Amino acid sequence: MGFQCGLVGLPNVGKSTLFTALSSIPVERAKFPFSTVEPNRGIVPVMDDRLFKVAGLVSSEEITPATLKIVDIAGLIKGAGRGEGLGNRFLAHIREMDLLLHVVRGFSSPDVPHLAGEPDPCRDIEIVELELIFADLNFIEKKQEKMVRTIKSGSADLIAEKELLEKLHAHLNEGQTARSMLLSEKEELIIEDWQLLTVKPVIYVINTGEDELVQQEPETVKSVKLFAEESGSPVISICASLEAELEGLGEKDKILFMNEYGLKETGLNRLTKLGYDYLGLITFFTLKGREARAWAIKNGTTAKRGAGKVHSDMERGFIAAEVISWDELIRIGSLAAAKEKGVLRLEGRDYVVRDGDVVLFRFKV
Ligand SMILES: Nc1nc2c(ncn2[C@@H]2O[C@H](COP(=O)(O)OP(=O)(O)OP(=O)(O)O)[C@@H](O)[C@H]2O)c(=O)[nH]1
Ligand SMILES: [Mg+2]
Repeated sequence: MGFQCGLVGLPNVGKSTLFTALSSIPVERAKFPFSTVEPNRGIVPVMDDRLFKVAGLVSSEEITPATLKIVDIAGLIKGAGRGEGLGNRFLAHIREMDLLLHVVRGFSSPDVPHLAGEPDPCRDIEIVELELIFADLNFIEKKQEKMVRTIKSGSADLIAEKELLEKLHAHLNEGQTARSMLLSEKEELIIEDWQLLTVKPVIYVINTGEDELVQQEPETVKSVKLFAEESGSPVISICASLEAELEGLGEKDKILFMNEYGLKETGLNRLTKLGYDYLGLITFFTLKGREARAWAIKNGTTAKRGAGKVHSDMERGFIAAEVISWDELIRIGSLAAAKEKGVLRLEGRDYVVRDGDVVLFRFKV
């Protein structure tokens, strides 16, 4: 399955509207807060022209892009981190995510109430993050309590865990997120298992109003960029209500609509590029029978691990990978010609897959 991105934020900031804009799936959007209770889930393809070019070359009958899973989660209020309201349930949904898209209200519309008073992007972000921090503190404290009982027979690993819990607790207690804490490699490995909420990577998505589209960079976006600089989290602005109107339109009408509003690219495409860059994801392609397919992996992934992305059998029985970069394949014209000319390289298990590689895995089961 693809990457899971969760839409989080205060109520009524346009999370469901953005969900529709990104997934083209119409869902309940309303002027009243807490209109979403159960999460909306959508799977969206990652558009990549290279895949279509490679597929064209081998006359693929089936073209399968990489996908992202987008989940629209219930709005969050003060107290949620301590389990109030929908707190516990929605926190569990956030815990499953690989990336958080923190939606911030940038549009001002007097008939859509904002629970926190006047929209104030940085303060609004802090309200949400504080709740996530509380939830993590809660988790850490419970873990510490349990540990008191086991630590007497403590191994070196347990002691390292205990120290990390203490360090994290002090850091979060200052209102900082776990993602902003400097960790050693070993600590990063320990923390991975805990699935803390504030350790997850975040992209701030400013839901800008239609009236701000004409401005180069609205003030709200500037202020959030400044705010996010320290943590290194990227910021993007999308006019969700406008892009949600694209839902249900045919390709031609979509282009006309986008031209009319001066949108050069869809929010989904911009967000995907930013997300790939931020998370260090790259794409490789496979050609199997008549199917051309794109896969997303972390930069630095070896051929053997990459094979596992396609099928666990392929990783287990990995023998070698035949590799050619997509543009070279296009230049040469066919896989057969590439083989003949000796430019289809044979790589071993430790080969680090590169962005744009076309990979044919050899394996035995
Ligand atoms: N003017 C304007 N209104 C918007 C925009 N985005 C969303 N809205 C409106 O704001 C209201 C709330 O939008 P939703 O998408 O339901 O917000 P939500 O964050 O999912 O809300 P909850 O699920 O209740 O937490 C709806 O009436 C939307 O039409 C926008 O960019 N401009
Ligand atoms: Mg909603």
